[in-house]
This record gives sequence, structure tokens and C-alpha cells, in this order.
Amino acid sequence: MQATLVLCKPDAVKRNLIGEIVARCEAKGYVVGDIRLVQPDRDILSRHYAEHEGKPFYEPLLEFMLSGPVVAIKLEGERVIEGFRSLAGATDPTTAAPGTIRGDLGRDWGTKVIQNLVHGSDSEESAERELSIWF
Ligand code: IDP
Ligand code: MG
Repeated sequence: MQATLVLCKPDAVKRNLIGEIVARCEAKGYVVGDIRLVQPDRDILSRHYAEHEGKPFYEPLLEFMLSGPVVAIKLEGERVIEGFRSLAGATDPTTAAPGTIRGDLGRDWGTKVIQNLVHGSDSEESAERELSIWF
């Protein structure tokens, strides 16, 4: 059984979209194996986003992720890593396909970092690494 890390980012929590996001995951058939509300600190975020260190959006990304609580979810099911990335849609919510979480619920708010509601692990290696950070 595969597992992935899903994060409902601070914009999703502030906009009361936790239920909507979890509902889409469950409606697809995936199972919530674990879930927690976390106020992340810089340490956990710098480990989570290590691959983006040095990029122009790195500092705004950390500030955004520090701006409020996030919901961390261990989501389980066959091919769930790929499947949740498909449910989430493209990184840019302006062009993310309608029908996806980012495409239906997200937009450009004119901020330095793209606020796009969710994070999903992008490979088996990332999923294992990220799940060990958050759980
Ligand atoms: P992903 O979340 O779709 O996997 P990544 O490339 O891993 O996208 O980037 C991590 C996060 O950093 C994105 O979800 C988004 O919030 C932000 N981000 C990525 N690329 C940019 C950019 O070019 N400008 C501003 N923010 C970005
Ligand atoms: Mg990513």
C-alpha cells in the first residue's frame, strides 16, 4: 500500500477548505491514515522544502507556510502519490485544470509566492522523506 504526504497549506485552512480537500481525497477512494493540525516552525519547513533553498520564492514560501496552521495528512492507496498530484492540479492555480483542487478553489492573489492550497509528495522517495518529517 502506498502513502503520500498531503498538506492543506495556511490559505486552505484560513479559507475553511480542509473538509472540501479531505472530501475530494475520500471521494476518490483514498484513505486518511493519519491527520494532524500543525503550526509549523522554520526548522520543519526548511527540511520539508530543502530542494527549493536558494530559489527566489524560497523565503516568501517559508513566510507563507509560517503564517498559520497547516493540516498534514498521510493519505493511503494504490498509486496515491500520482493520484493526489492529479487531484491537486498544476502548481499555478490560474492555469490549473478545472476539476482539480487548485483549478477549482485557487487563484492568483498577487503574492510573491504562489498560494495554491495543497502540497503533495512528488515521488516515493519524497513521500517517505516528507512523511517522516511530519509524522
Ligand atoms: P508543487 O507544489 O506543485 O510540487 P513546487 O515546484 O514543488 O510545486 O514548488 C513548491 C511550492 O512553491 C509551490 O506549491 C508554490 O507554492 C511555490 N512556487 C513554486 N514555483 C513558484 C514560482 O515560480 N513562483 C512563486 N511560487 C512558486
Ligand atoms: Mg513539489
